[in-house]
Amino acid sequence: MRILMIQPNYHCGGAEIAGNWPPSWAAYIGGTLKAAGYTNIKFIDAMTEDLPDDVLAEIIRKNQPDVVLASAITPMIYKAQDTLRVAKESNPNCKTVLGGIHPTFMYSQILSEAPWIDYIVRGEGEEIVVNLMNVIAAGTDIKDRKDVLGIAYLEDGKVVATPAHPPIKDLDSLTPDWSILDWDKYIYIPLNTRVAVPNFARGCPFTCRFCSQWKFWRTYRVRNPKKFVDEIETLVKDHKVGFFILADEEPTINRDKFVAMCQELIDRKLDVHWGINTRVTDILRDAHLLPFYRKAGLVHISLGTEAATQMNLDRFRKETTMEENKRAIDMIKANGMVAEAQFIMGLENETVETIEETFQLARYWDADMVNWNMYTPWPFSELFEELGDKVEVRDYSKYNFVTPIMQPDHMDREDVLKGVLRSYARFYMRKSFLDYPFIKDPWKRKYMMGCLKAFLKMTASKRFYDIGRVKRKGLSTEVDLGFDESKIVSKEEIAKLKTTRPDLKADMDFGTISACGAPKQVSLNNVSACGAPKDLEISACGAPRDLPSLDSQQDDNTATRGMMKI
Ligand code: B12
Ligand code: SF4
Repeated sequence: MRILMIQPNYHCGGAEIAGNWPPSWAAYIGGTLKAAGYTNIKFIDAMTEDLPDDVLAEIIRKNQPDVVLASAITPMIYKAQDTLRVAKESNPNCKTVLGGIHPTFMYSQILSEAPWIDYIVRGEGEEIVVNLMNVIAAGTDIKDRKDVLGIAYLEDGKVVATPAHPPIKDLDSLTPDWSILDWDKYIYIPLNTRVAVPNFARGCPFTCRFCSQWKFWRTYRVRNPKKFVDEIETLVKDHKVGFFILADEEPTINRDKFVAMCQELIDRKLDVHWGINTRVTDILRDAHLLPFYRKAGLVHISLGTEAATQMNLDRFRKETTMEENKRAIDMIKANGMVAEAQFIMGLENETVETIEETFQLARYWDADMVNWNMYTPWPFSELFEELGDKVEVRDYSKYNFVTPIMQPDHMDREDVLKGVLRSYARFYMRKSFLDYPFIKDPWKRKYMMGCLKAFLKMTASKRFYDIGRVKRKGLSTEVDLGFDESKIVSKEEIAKLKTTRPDLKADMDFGTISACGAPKQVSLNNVSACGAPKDLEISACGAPRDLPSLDSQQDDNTATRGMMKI
């Protein structure tokens, strides 16, 4: 069987600023398929190569794949739909498959908008895609698909979703094939070296209300540190990777395993630097270990500091305090690493004053880098539900952290964008002239100057934060946010859509409760005394269900919200 995987060609200025990043799903999904015997696999990174649809169509016509796979995060969804339409038109006999976070929750809307998509894979893809491929290869998919867990498809014009596939139990069973990627293309500009995005852990035991990552992976799992570092060794030695960031939501919560992973990196003397995203609370808990992390090559830590007021932190259910944020930044910097702070901007209570307050706070915290991300209401997050009819913009292509989606009560979206861009300009202007060139540690200085170079390059080409949409007209500045007007809905329309188009709604209960209200993946003897299914990830009290039982804790201290055995 000929299998073609495609990363859709979507761009928006933001995280791409630091270079071209490899789409890891292709290595994880492609590697699993190869291990299952599907060896005729090709991957096209239409995003990195900026491939237009007609070129893609030509490639598909020439290669005549039997199956075309694509991935989608929320802002990429329309481009992913287009990509699979191009595939179907170019080779009507091929089966088209879409996976990733957005389709996992929004399969109903997607299938009604893009009926040329044959299958949607919901959730973690490795095990599901093999099961699906087996029935496609056998030519029995139409008959057998109802038995493949974790997929959705159209049958007689109706959306069918099979019960969710359980999360992968043993992440060490993963067999990513990194050779599927063309490594020359993936360069991290700050260090001018190849970059990779491997997965050490999946999931997050916290439940922030604006986030959906914890819902997507469902349980927190972490890999065997030795086996993970084997993979890093392959990336460094075979593919000449010099920098990696962990794809993980929270790699540090299981301190024992994170420490073991660092020790393994030190012992093997791999000349590689790396970065992580993690929680402020873990940094504070592990402050004494920061020099050791630095020794293991960890140089860049991005923190979900999120808000400039405690009120918003609490609203997000972030379970951190303002004071903790500042302390974590100080500690990271004191240990020679780069501290990056992330803020969420543009909620309905944003004002000119709060934008300024956030800027002043960023200056006071004095993180090495700051990102002001626009609040993006993933339609499968809790905060989206709370905001309800206040989310009028349903043009998902703009759900990209750089476009104000919410209309604040006391200012225009355009002014939020201008205010945030002003914060960027002021913050980095100061850093460029008064901070980065004077950093004493030569390695960190070089790194920060490299980041600045990447930032300036993207700004000059007007790609950073998509600033091409901000235009000077005489003394004033005009902004065109470029929303698709047909995807802006009034409060009245939102109310009406709830009854007329229930398919637009996310499957908020993915992996837990089925459409009829019965738990999706429980048998009757798997129901707890209170009637709730035992395998829901989150218990009524908000604690993750996947905390290890006492007996399983002996050799595996999986996430316990900071209460680690050490
Ligand atoms: C690395 C990364 C990037 C890289 C992109 C690398 C690339 N070329 O894809 C960079 C830095 C460029 C980037 C940019 C952006 N990113 Co980003 N990124 C990540 C990050 C940290 C890791 C992604 C990853 O590799 N995961 C590991 C792989 C294995 O997981 P996965 O992709 O989900 O794939 C699994 C399943 O989803 C499924 N699957 C996925 N695709 C497919 C396809 C098929 C056919 C099948 C069967 C299965 C399947 O199976 C896979 C294995 O289980 C995540 C956060 C996170 N922790 O996941 C954010 C994340 C994906 N990014 C996000 C966003 C919003 C963006 C930006 C819009 C931000 C910005 N303005 O810069 C841009 C968009 C760029 C673009 N053009 O699309 C959001 C998406 C949220 C959402 N609901 O859509 C995330 C989740 C961060 C967050 N906090 O919410 N990002
Ligand atoms: S800690 Fe991070 S990954 Fe976890 S739920 Fe909160 S925002 Fe999401």
